[in-house]
Amino acid sequence: MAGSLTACQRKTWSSSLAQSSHHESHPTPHPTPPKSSVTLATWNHGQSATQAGLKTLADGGSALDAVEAGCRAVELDCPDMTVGLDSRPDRDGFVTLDASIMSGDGRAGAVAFVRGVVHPISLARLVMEQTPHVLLVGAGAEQFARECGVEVRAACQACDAVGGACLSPTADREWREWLVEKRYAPKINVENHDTISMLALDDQGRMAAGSTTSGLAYKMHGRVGDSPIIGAGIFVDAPIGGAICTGLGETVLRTLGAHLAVEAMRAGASPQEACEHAIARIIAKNGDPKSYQVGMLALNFHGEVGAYAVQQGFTYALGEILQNAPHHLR
Ligand code: SD4
Repeated sequence: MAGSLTACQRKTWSSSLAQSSHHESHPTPHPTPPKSSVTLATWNHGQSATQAGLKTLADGGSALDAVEAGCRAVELDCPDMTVGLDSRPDRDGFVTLDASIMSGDGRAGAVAFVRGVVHPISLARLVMEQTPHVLLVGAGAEQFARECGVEVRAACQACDAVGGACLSPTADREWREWLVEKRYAPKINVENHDTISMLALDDQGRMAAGSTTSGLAYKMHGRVGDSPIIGAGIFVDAPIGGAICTGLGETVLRTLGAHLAVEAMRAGASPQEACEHAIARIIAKNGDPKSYQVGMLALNFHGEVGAYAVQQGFTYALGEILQNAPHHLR
């Protein structure tokens, strides 16, 4: 069965999973030296995200800066129309965006159901850094954006009554074609891929996670997915590791997929085992796995990566800064 572990894998870490629910346990130290400056992101556009993230790290930025930069790059340029303001709208013709960011020290910020915000990931970071809250939604989040000087497109705010007023020409055409039949059947991997979820580890051993998305095309107005929910779409906890998800958010919300994977790593699972464990649980709780896609990535503080998906077709990008080898001559 997809995601099932070998007997050996189960023995090595699932017994410590039981223990860790009683007292916090950390995995035993890893024999290989930790890698630094790693960026990891979902789907093909993960390539531009990881590149932007690596450049930020090379310029001296933190893991949080790298995640923000990577997500911003895709918010501005996502030809698959699933991230940022040029995305496909909900069924009423409104583009509503979700984003979240989290740092390994436990700080987190998120926004959901926002309209007109050019960079929801940066707004999520402001929620984390400048408010006592974790999640702001809708009009309140947009008001906070304006107060912070974050760019909010007036046209999106003005099209309250008539959805579609500020869609990109392609999104507008496709939405009007969709309106003819109004069939709501999300085709994950086809019309919905390229939500960016991203992890970064910097050379000071800090890790951050982020996600930004327009959610599912033609979703119900007001629907929020897993991406802005801490523990569902993203989770990171030092000194264990981080996990991020993409795909049909409802399935991940039901299982808090990213948290599940990080807790598996806390119990000693490798990032790969953690992804397989979480995907197995998602499948166990969500019926026929042929009907949806979920992709999961995980990273630990040694720079080790895991990736697993319900179905074929989940791509991801991994960026690493060139390392200096230890040397013999002084
Ligand atoms: C959501 N998880 O809103 C997002 C969509 C996604 O690849 O990740 N698509 O459900």
